[in-house]
Amino acid sequence: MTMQLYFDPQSRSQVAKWMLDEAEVDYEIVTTLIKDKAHKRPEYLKINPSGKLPALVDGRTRIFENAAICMYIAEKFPGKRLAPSVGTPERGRYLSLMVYSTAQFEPAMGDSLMKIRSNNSARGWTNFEEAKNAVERELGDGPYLFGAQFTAADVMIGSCLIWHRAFGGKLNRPKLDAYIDRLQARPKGMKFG
Ligand SMILES: N[C@@H](CCC(=O)N[C@@H](CS)C(=O)NCC(=O)O)C(=O)O
Repeated sequence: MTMQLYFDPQSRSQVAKWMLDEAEVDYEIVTTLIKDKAHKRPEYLKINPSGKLPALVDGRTRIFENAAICMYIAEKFPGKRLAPSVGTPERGRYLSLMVYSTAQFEPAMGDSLMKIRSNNSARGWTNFEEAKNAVERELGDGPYLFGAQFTAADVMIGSCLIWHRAFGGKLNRPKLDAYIDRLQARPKGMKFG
């Protein structure tokens, strides 16, 4: 049975789509437009109770939150090598970066773009400068977060950086700018709208 991606092109649904495209697997798009409030319909809330996009349905399995969708795809198709294998030393760093991307990096980036100043550390994430430092450290000499291996962690962290650029944000970090260029040059790289 083909997987179904509940998708609005003008949303973070593009993150899950990027991952599915990198995995080169079959899936069907179920257009679910925010402007039509389709993501608040009872049928959709049974798939994603948070009433947000995207969501993925694979037979009797439903997955919501981009990080979970990316981890699910990487795990379902291990031959695509979109994550370090279970049992390898890099696996812990991979799981950490997947959660970090959504629990810290994206909120820090959002604060920066929206010019929100607050005592961030009490909320569980750092300011964006510190978050950029963390990603630069993890990127090392690259080209990707796991060296030559492109993974779901690049999809999660890279998509945040790509959104940041698309919204006119300036990083003032040549190393991260070069990383974004590299990600966007990928044939299956994230598209907009
Ligand atoms: N952390 C969630 C964020 C999802 C999210 O915020 N989606 C937005 C679109 S970019 C949405 O559905 N907004 C509509 C709403 O909240 O009503 C994920 O990664 O899946």
